[in-house]
Amino acid sequence: MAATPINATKGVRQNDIIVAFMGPTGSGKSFFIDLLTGQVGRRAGNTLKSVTSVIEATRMPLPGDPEKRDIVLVDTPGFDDTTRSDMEILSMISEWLKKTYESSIKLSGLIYLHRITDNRMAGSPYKNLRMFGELCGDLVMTQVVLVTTMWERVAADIGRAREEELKASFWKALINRGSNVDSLKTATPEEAWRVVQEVVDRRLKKEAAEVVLLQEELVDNGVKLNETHAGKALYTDLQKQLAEQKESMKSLIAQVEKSNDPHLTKELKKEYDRIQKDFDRTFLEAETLKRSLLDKIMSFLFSKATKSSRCQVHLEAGRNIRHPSLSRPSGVAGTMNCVLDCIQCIISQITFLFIASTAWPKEHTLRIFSDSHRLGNRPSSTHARRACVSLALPVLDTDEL
Ligand SMILES: Nc1nc2c(ncn2[C@@H]2O[C@H](COP(=O)(O)OP(=O)(O)O)[C@@H](O)[C@H]2O)c(=O)[nH]1
Ligand SMILES: [Mg+2]
Repeated sequence: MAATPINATKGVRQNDIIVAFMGPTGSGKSFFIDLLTGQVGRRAGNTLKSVTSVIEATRMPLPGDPEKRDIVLVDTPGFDDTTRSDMEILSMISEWLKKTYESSIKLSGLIYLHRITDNRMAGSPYKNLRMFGELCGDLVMTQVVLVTTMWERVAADIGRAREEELKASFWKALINRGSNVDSLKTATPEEAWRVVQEVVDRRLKKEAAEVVLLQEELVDNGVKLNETHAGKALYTDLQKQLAEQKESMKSLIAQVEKSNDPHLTKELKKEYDRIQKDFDRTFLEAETLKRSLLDKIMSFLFSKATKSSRCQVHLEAGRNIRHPSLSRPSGVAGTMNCVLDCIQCIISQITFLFIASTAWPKEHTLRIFSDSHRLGNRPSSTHARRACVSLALPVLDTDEL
């Protein structure tokens, strides 16, 4: 079975069986593909660092297929890549989904991997699952298999209990919309092929493959990435990160003010600078996804409804509320929501202007606001906005910075 690397966009054909692997970095996506292609050690890494930072596709004959079709295994980077930002990952995945769909190519299946060794659903696994639900939507869920990996590294009963917990909580919304659950109990090619065969069989039983929500939004409805559910979800996530980074900076400032130890002060300042850098990066990422008031109004007035609805995954275990498609709210409640959204947006823009005009003195009161040294005493407007975010504006609860 010869496996050949191909271009994930131009190298795929309409009659290929395309299976995409998604999930957090280190969940075993590349390792799984290595098992399938019989090339153990080719792609997978041994550290927590990301090895796959672009979308990689491998073509090989689909074993036992009477029609002699090829299977294309697509390895995607997770939303916590050590070398690329979440925004870059989302752009990359969306670009790939868009281009393939424009060539009338649909995914046959999606395999979402999760380490059974993770004892809680926090940070990266949660973010990846949430983004997966937002970008896939419900229609394609019938082609999804949620697979737990690394069973050799956990006691079987603990693993089973965790799997049950996942099914009853975080995975519930996805399972309710038709995704299957499986596990890679032993890391062998046979086990890996069994899982893939299940995906292929499910697809072949159906007449046609379903569309991914992000494809529908980008191609059929022609909206920009920041108007898609995945784009909005990432934007909210970035705002949360900004709020957390802001809190960390505040607490470091408080510690520096209390500290009499020059060594400790130096270390705290170093840590502050590191968080400030992260904050700046997150801020720029959020800026690229930010929607203007005009965009919001235009999308409210003219956006078309999508066939798929998002699959929303909540952090609170067991609380998987079904949400209708939010691309075009319907009914009185939907309209009210949108009107409130616009009012909130106008208020936050006014608040922003007000704070922007008053933020300068506040900024100068900060003893260690590293950027002010770099940019001098007359900060740029971007800097002022950044200062607003880091000092004054409640980032978490508003949709606008
Ligand atoms: N024992 C075991 N190790 C695994 C399994 N899946 C992945 N690994 C290991 O986990 C590490 C990260 O896997 P990798 O495929 O690079 O993760 P990716 O970031 O999702 O592509 C590698 O060292 C793999 O050998 C599994 O099912 N069982
Ligand atoms: Mg990888």
